Amino acid sequence: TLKIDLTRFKNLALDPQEDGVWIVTLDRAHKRNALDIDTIEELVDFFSAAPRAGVKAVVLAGAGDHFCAGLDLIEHHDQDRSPADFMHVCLRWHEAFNKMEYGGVPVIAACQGAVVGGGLELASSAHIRVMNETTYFALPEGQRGLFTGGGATIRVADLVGKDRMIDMMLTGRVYHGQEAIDLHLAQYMVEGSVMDKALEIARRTAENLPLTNFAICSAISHMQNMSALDAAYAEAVVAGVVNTQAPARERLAAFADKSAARVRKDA
Ligand code: 1HE
Repeated sequence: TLKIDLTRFKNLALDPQEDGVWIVTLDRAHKRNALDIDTIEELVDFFSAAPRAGVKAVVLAGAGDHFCAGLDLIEHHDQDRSPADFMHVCLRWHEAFNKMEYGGVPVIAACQGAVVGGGLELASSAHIRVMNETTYFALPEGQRGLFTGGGATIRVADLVGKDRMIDMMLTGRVYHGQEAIDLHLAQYMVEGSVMDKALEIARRTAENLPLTNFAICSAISHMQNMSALDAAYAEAVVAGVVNTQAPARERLAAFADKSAARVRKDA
């Protein structure tokens, strides 16, 4: 297993819990957690290492009142990047977000306040999103003279549909409350702390077998990119490996001897 060197991270605050859940906080509240290139590199580093470092689940949060304000517009303005420069910036965003989505470690985003632009691209790379009454989702790129570059054309279009994504970008439309849940922008709505709920979910997922979570948090996403025929084949191969792992046999034995919990309506 890899060891993650906590001292290397400046823009992310890493807080490993005893149960293998790591709280990863975008720690630039004074910039509303806008994503500068250093933060993206830290996300690449962390999510590259996490699957091999015994991280069982991640709660991804933002410091302060907002989850993330998207691309660091001031840095982008100051750097006056060339087209090729910015293409490479976007490729690093993709590296970070693909590591999240396809890495095999459950990522639960605790989304409060603004989840906008690249912040929504980040959140949509998580496997589960929790929101509350403060949370709002938008793609303000249209008004800023910009375009999404962190995977929204794939992930946000996938969540809300391309028609709604186009509307969000053309008009700056903001979604919040139940409507955001209905559009799959989040799976959980809570009153009060998104962190408490995200932690509860992360702890629950961390009780699953790591190889099972790996399959859930990588195979399903990969399969969306395949033909149905190839996805079914890949599913069989993944299930062949996962469903015969030794610790799964213990869980099956517990079911057989009736010591394992049953599925219940109110569970
Ligand atoms: C920032 C950023 C940022 C805030 N880059 N510095 N994203 C946007 O267009 C969202 C832009 N941000 C906002 O609309 C608002 O800041 C928020 C709704 C997120 C928060 O509002 P508020 O009133 O709490 O904060 P504020 O007063 O607007 O900002 C506080 C500080 O954060 C201020 O800096 P200060 O030095 O004047 O105190 C802001 O400049 C700074 N700040 N947001 C840099 N985004 C790969 S392509 C992705 C494309 C995109 O993501 S486009 C970006 C879309």
